[in-house]
Order: sequence, then structure tokens, then C-alpha cells
Amino acid sequence: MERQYLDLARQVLDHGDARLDRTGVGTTSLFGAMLRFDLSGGQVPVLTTKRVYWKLAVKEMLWFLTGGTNIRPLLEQNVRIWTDWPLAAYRRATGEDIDQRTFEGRILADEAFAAKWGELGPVYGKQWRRWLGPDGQEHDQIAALIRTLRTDPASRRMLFHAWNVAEVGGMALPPCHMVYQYHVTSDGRLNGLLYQRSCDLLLGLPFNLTGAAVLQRMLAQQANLEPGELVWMGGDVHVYSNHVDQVRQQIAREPRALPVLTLRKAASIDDYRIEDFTLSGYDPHPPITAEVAV
Ligand code: UFP
Repeated sequence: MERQYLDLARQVLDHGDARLDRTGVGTTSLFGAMLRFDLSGGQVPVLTTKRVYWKLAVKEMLWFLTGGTNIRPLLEQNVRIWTDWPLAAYRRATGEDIDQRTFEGRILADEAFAAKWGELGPVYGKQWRRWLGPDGQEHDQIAALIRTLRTDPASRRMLFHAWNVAEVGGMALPPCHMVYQYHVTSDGRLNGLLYQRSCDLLLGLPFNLTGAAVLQRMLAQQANLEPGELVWMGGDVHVYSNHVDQVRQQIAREPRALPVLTLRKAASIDDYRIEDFTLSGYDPHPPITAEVAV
């Protein structure tokens, strides 16, 4: 199954359009792609052709589910993947040449500083759990989804969306993994489909696949369903110009068997903790490091 990812990477490198992008780094980009992963045996697409720090992706997913939009609870769990954006905003606003560690230390030590500078705007968590309607009412899309999975599994309306047009302008980063749709088969398997409008193939996608698979497993467990297939669809799928060597290095590696995820059943979707997740049989190739384009 991992070969699909490597094939897509090769396609982007060989046939992608070289173009300038928002970050100024430059990418090679293909438009429109699909990957399919069978989750039914418990296996999850945590890639083996490089080490993926899967617990970070799980912690991030659990943070989305809390409805949080501030980086402080992430830093408390040593998750530093969202720091770049508030850090850049802080530097722009104050002109202070602060390094990342010092900035993170201040977020952790000072609650008022965190409230002011650690906020990402109405990103994923806000939209998933507290989408604000025009009448002032908040909509919990995740709770509604689980209710429908339990009571009307044949529904074709089981989805949640993060692209809130009215609020996109206030987000540190507009949602990339923006729509998740679900589908229950007649024999009780939960299929999931993630539409990702913009995809950093080397650094973003391995994380996004892990997050989507973990979420699908939690939803299946909460709705008493078996895991089915995870379908991933990408819009602008790109490799940054400073990631090309790393992608070529990864493509040259031989994929190994995907690991199996076990999760302890929590009382509700809000009660999962990182300790509930175990990955077995994960035997990846060494990590591949690269710079994130901000
Ligand atoms: N990106 C991902 N996955 C994510 C995430 C960001 O691939 O979960 F948050 C990448 C895609 C793109 C950049 O390279 O971050 C976002 O930039 P833009 O908003 O210009 O598409």
C-alpha cells in the first residue's frame, strides 16, 4: 500500500509543474491525486520508508478533537509542529529576533503571553467542535457525525468541514486537510475519505495520513463499526524545491509491512489519551529531515 505514496512522489517529481508558491521556496506540483489504504486488518498508513513520529500526529489529532486553537497544550506535550506560525507572527509584530526555544519557553511559562501569542485563530479544532452559525449557535460537527454513524449509518451526509469561508482570513494557516467524509458498508465497516486541498508530500502527507487513520479508528470504535478503507484525495500535491533530494532518497527505499494500531476503547471521543494508542510491528527506515516552508 505504501508503494502508492512512493509512486505519487515519483509522479510529482517527474511530471509536476515547477512553480513559485506562497512561501517563496518553489514547488513541483501535480493537481489531483488519490491514495487508498485498507485499514481492515488493523494496519495503518504510518510510512516505513522513513521514520514517522506517529505519536506527534496522534497528539495533534487529540488536540484538534479538544477544540483547541492555542499551541500551549501542544507544547506541554512536546509537540512543536505548530510553533512556526505564531513565532513568525510574533517576530513580525515585535521585531524581536527571538529563537524558537525561547519563544516556546515563554508560551509555557506565561499564560497571558500564551493567550496573546500562542493563538492560531479559528483553525481546525474551532471549526470541528464549535463552528459558529449566523444565529450565534455553535455546531459540534464531530458529535453530530458520531450520532449519525450510530443512528443512520446509510446516510450520505456524514462529513465535517474545516473551511469556514467567513473565518478563513483569521486563521494562522487555512485548513489543508479540510473535509472528512464517512461511509458505512452494509457489513458494518467504516470507510473514510479525506480531501486535502494542499499537500506537502514529504513533510505533511505522512502526518495527515496517520492522523486520518487514527481518527477513523476512533470513530469506528465509538460507533461500534469495523475499520474499512481510508481514501485520500489531494488537490495541489507538491514537493518543495528544497525537499527533492530527500524525496529521491525515500523513493529509493524498499517499503516494509505497515504497522498495526491497537487502541483502548475510551468512554467517548473526548476521552482518548495518547497512552491508549499502541503501534506494533513498526520497523521503519531511518528518519529523513527537511525544512518546513512557513
Ligand atoms: N501542509 C500539509 N499538511 C498539513 C498542513 C500543511 O501538507 O496538515 F497543515 C502544507 C501544504 C502546503 C502548506 O505546503 O503546508 C500550506 O500552504 P498553503 O496554505 O499555501 O497551501
